[in-house]
Amino acid sequence: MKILIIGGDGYLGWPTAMHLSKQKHQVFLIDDFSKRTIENQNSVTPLVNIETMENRVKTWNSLKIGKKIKFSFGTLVNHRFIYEELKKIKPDHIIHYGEQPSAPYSMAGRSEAVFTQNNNIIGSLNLLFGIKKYCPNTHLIKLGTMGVYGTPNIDIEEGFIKIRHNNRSDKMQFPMKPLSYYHCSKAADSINLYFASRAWGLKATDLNQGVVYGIDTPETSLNKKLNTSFHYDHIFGTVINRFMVQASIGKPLLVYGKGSQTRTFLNINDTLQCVELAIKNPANKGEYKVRNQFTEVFTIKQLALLVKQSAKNIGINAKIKYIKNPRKESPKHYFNPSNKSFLKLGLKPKKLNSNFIQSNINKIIIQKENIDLQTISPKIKWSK
Ligand code: USQ
Repeated sequence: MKILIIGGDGYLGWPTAMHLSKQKHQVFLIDDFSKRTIENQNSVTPLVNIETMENRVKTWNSLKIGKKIKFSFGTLVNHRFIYEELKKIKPDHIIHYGEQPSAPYSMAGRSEAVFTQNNNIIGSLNLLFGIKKYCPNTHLIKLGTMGVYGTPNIDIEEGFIKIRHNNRSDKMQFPMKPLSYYHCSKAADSINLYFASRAWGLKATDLNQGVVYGIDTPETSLNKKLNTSFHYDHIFGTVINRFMVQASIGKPLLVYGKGSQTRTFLNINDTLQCVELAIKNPANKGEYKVRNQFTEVFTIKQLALLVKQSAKNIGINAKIKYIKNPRKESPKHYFNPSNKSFLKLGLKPKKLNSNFIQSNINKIIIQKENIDLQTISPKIKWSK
């Protein structure tokens, strides 16, 4: 199969590329390096030095493990660029990771919120028009987020809900209460995707993904030039990854608020498993399929306690520090999201446990010198 991955330079895009190439798919990558630009602008760097895209592709291709990966530089915001790529490649599947992924960045101010929404919403809209024009039979797999649902006081279904109102009923898109301007951009994408499937008959799968954690995959571990961009800073670092880094340098685990907010989580290797299942089980023509992509649910406090205990097992005395929540989120809430869709397709979740955390902390300790303490405390407030 020909698979185009948009956002091929990212934390998830690059491991997905190698994983699919290994399975003999013909993989094409696109990236505009906007995440590297934001990193530079904000003086944050991944834990380990990440090779240029060209070097990563060259290294992977030289190992001859899978089909050769090809890379093109360009942005979806320029519709001519993506039109040309689609005309040339005519992929069977597109996996679209190519969006500004940080909730805190999107809340830093007007220009960051506008950048996030313009890049994500307009980029995806250009992609939809490109698919309609050049490859209407391509299956689009778009990375969404569990954060579009927010934390409603009802069970969270997968994309849709049956509503009964004044004695009439309909199946509607699940109500959205996004958690940041970044999450709002994903909500707008979902509305546009659903519309494109109804109006033009496009095949679309929206993967509402939880918070991803983990430092490596079997392919990134093959060579240090194949590392993926693991972040621990206040902009791009996700909570479990941050806690593991904080523990590894003996700094307190920074829990926002009382840590009773509850979120969904999955191992980076399960992202790869889910994307593969989404390829094998595509949406039909005119179908907009939504799958909630997570394996476990935790409160932030539970995570901090698990990381603290795991660190203790390897002789590290980590402390937990509860700090004023820089975000606007419900401190305590009902939360019952469904993830039946992937389980039905055969997803075998890799559950979070102490062994995994200990081994990740040990890997982080080797890179300890690279950790920039200035980038750990949260600096962006939702209320500012
Ligand atoms: N949190 C802490 N301490 C920290 C960092 C975060 O207590 O040091 C808390 C936050 O208050 C929040 C939760 O942990 O309640 C999750 O925060 P996060 O930074 O790990 O994740 P988030 O900002 O929600 O975004 C991440 C990814 C995003 C993806 C999303 C999935 O950056 O791309 O879409 O996870 S979800 O959260 O399900 O919307």
